[in-house]
This record gives sequence, structure tokens and C-alpha cells, in this order.
Amino acid sequence: MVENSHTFFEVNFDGIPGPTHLFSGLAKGNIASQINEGKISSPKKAALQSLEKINTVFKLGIKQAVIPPHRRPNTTPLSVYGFKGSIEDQLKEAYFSDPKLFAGLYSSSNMWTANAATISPSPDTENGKLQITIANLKTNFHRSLESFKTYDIFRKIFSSTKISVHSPLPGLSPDEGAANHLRFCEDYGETGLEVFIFGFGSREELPRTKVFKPRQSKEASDDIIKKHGIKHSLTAFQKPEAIDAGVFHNDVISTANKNFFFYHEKSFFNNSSTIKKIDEKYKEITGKNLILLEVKEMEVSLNEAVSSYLFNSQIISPKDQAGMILFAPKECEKFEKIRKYIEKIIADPKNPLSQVIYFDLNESMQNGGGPACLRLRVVMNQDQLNDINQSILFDDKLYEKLKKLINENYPDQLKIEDLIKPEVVTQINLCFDKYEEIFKINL
Ligand code: SUG
Repeated sequence: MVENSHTFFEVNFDGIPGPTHLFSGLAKGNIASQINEGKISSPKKAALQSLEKINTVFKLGIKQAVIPPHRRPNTTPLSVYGFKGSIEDQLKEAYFSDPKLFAGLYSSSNMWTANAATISPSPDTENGKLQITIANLKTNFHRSLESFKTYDIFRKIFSSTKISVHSPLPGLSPDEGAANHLRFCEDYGETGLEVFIFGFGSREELPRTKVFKPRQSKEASDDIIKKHGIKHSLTAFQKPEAIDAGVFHNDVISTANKNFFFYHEKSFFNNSSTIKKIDEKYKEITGKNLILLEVKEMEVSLNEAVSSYLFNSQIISPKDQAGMILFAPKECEKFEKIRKYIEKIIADPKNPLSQVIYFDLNESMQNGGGPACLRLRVVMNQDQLNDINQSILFDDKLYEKLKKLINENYPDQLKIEDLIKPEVVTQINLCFDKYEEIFKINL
């Protein structure tokens, strides 16, 4: 088939863990990040696991691109916070006086590209452009450091008159990107329904969480809907009980692909009326109902969903194949109850899932990042794809180059205290220089 402006497909823009991947316990409300704080990490293993995921999905016929890791440490905040002297002295002082700040400057969290931006594909938007808003990630200090660099990199990557890249939202409304966004459609190139899921709204009378702070604001979701000029959209309120159980992003509890909606019965506040509203609106647009797969608490509890990351599986529609593939974390296979549940739904002809592939991403998983967190889905057509920076498009050659870079230069093991050793800092700098050589992008 000739691919042109009428043929739309999904491209996964995956992040790669950088050479400073650590377990620093930086993300409150993210249970994995909290319980693994202080463990020795393996940046090399983390990056190789992500690279193998990209390659496996690519081999299934899905287009893949790679977003390189941001250079670390990010030293900009140090002078703002009053640290004095050479950069080396400032970093050393931060390490001793404020270890969390130090860890934040080194965090490799931009690997989770599902939080990089929100995407509205061109069939959904009033002006027919692919619209991208970079997430401001204001809730957590270490994640907020990503947003301007991501904006810079995305403007270089998506430099096209057919694409608009909007800056991170200013003001105080936190936005965590595509991890709180669902798009439903009959096929990728048809106009869809975009659903924005938020955890709090300062202008709304809504029940509050009791344990953890919600991350996505309704104000940010509303702003993006307006900015992108989305033809059909809805907002939905996360269930506070779910956030308190560790559902810090919606992609930990519900996911979708095309017209298939896979969600837990405790995903949303007033779950059944929210689902009904989404399905009715979808029917108004397409004349068809969604295929709904609701997981009941008695089948998989909220806590089991959070600990297995079942809903953070990627759902993939391989080219020329009718069924969809559930690309699940290995943790789901090890968890007998979840594995059996997956076997049951794969065998059930009432939903489009026809195969499961389990994947080992345990370095990222220990920071609360499953398969879906590591990729940003961008629905686009060939004309748009031809316009973007081609150095990031994944193929066998890029796979070999990245594998060599990681194997030859990444630390096998890393603890926070290693980052004040000059030889480790040199090794890390070299990794970023090599990424810049490969991607020709200033990191
Ligand atoms: O923001 N973890 C990330 C995980 C992001 C997962 N993304 C999606 N669900 N889409 C976060 O909580 C932990 C880093 C540390 O503790 O060192 C962290 O930032």
C-alpha cells in the first residue's frame, strides 16, 4: 500500500534511560519509586531493556523513534538556590547539604516519554495540524527540570509547517502529558474522541485525596483542549481512592487503543456514568459503540493493578493483523493471578486482544515506569513523518549504534555517591557526547 497523507499510523517515540538512572525515591505517590529508594541501579541494564523493547515492537511492524536522554546533571538550579563556587564545588555542596536536590539534578526521568507531551493528531484538530503541548511536570521538582529541554528537543524534531509544538503551560496548573490522555477512534486516521483525565481542579467542588497529591489539574487539561482546537473532547475525574492507592497517572489504571477501552472499575470518580458518557459521545461521533473491557475489583484489585502494572501494558495493532497485542510487563507473568486473568481475556473473542507478549523492564519498573510510560504515541501520516528529524527514526542501524554506545560506555551499577567521583562524571559526560554525535541534537 502507498503511504501518503491519507494513511495514518501510530509512531512510538520511546525514551532511553540515561547513564545516571538511579533509584532516588523522588516521586511521592508512586509506590515503586518510594519502596526502591536507595537500591543500587544498573543504568546499562535499564537502557538495554528499553532498547530491546523498542526493537521488539519495531519488529512487529510498528514505526519507532527514539528520544535521547537529557544531559545530566542539570546544574541551572544551583546558582538560583545560592550555591557558590565552581560547578564541581556547587554539586559537591548540594550532595552533602541537600541530597534530594542533588539526585533531582541527575535524574534520568525524561526516559518516561508518556509524560513528555500531549498529542492531538491532525484528524482531531480544527486547523488540521498535529498539535503537541509539552508537559510542564510541575508537581515534582526533578520532573519539572525536563520540560524546557523537552520543548527545545521537540521543536528541533518536529520542525514542520504541518505540526505545532506548544511550550509547557505557564502558571501553576500542573500537566503530566499523555499519561493522562486517551484517544478513541475507529481507525488512526479518522476523527477521534480525546479524553483528558485529571486528579484535581481548583475551580471545582470535588472530593479530595487523603494520602497522595494528585498530579494532573483540570485547568491544564482545559487549556490544552482549547490550544489544540480539538473537535471532540471530554474531561474525566480520576477516582481519589485510586490516586491514594498509587495511581499517580491514569495510565496505571486504564488504557485504550482505537475503539477498545481497557479499564479498572475504580479508574474514575462515578465510574459507570463516566464510562457511559465517554461511550455515548463516541457513538455521537462515529455511530458506533466502544468495545469496553471493565476489570472488576474481585478479578484484579486496585492494589494488584498497581503492583503488577497490568494497565500500563502497551496495546499494539500490528500492521495487517486483525487482533491487538497486549505488550505487558514481565511482573504480570510472574503474578499468577494476573497471568491467568490475561490468559482469560486473550481467549475471549468479545475483545480484540489476541496475543500477549511479556517484557522485562524491571529497572524502569522499579521507578514506577512500565512499557506504556516509556513511549509517547504520535498518530501521524507519511507527509508529517517525512518532515521530522530523521536521525531519531529507529531501524537496525540505529539499534546497533545505541547498543554499542550503551554496552561500551554506561555504568554497570550506580549509587548516588558515585556521582561525586570525577571518573564517573567523565564516563557520564562521554555517554552524552556520543548521543549528540548519533542524533546531531544538542542535549
Ligand atoms: O513521574 N518516576 C516517574 C515514573 C513515571 C511513569 N510514567 C507514567 N506513568 N506514564 C514518576 O513518578 C522516580 C524517580 C526516582 O525516584 O528516582 C520517577 O520519577
